[in-house]
Amino acid sequence: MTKTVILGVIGSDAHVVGITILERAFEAAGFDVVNLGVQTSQEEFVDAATEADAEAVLVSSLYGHAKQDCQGFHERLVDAGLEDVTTYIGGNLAVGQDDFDETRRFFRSLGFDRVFDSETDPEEAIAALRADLDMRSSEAEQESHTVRA
Ligand code: B12
Repeated sequence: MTKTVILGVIGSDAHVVGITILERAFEAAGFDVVNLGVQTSQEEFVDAATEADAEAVLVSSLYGHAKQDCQGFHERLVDAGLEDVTTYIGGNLAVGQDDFDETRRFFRSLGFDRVFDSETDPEEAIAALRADLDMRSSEAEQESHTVRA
């Protein structure tokens, strides 16, 4: 069955090129993509994921304010009954030079399943999502829970 992915640039961020590339790459890989575009609010992500019964939400942020923009995002997903939706974030996630391992830890602590830097090849994210969604199906079959890296 086709998997649906919600894609958007969070907050006031207007960088559109990256998600356009991601949209095309995920579509070419066989996903249904709902591209919310730039300057997308948390609420718009949650509403779109609910409406489309999405398997995954992919958040993009380039302008350096992702930490603020993503505060409370996963609480909203849980409130909407979307705790099983796979969430990724990618882009330029911090202001200026940073230690990406620390950035990854921060966004993982917010609840994102995977965190990608701005050097990420879309194919890497596609492979990761395929693996995560396949993993979820087999987990459900076995009625077990596994913590993902
Ligand atoms: C073009 C550009 C602009 C254009 C955007 C035009 C448009 N509508 O898209 C304009 C001039 C408007 C602009 C404005 C600003 N910009 Co600008 N911009 C850039 C620039 C030069 C290129 C961005 C781009 O298109 N890259 C090409 C695409 C293909 O790459 P990408 O966006 O990185 O996306 C890829 C990956 O990041 C990854 N990815 C992205 N999201 C996700 C999500 C997931 C889930 C995954 C898996 C992967 C992933 O995959 C994408 C595809 O390969 C970058 C510098 C750079 N070289 O990256 C700065 C840059 C992003 N901008 C920056 C800044 C600061 C701003 C402004 C705040 C400047 C200002 N003071 O006004 C404003 C913000 C305006 C706003 N509200 O957003 C900074 C951000 C700094 C930071 N994070 O620390 C950068 C890095 C420049 C810099 N070195 O300082 N910008």
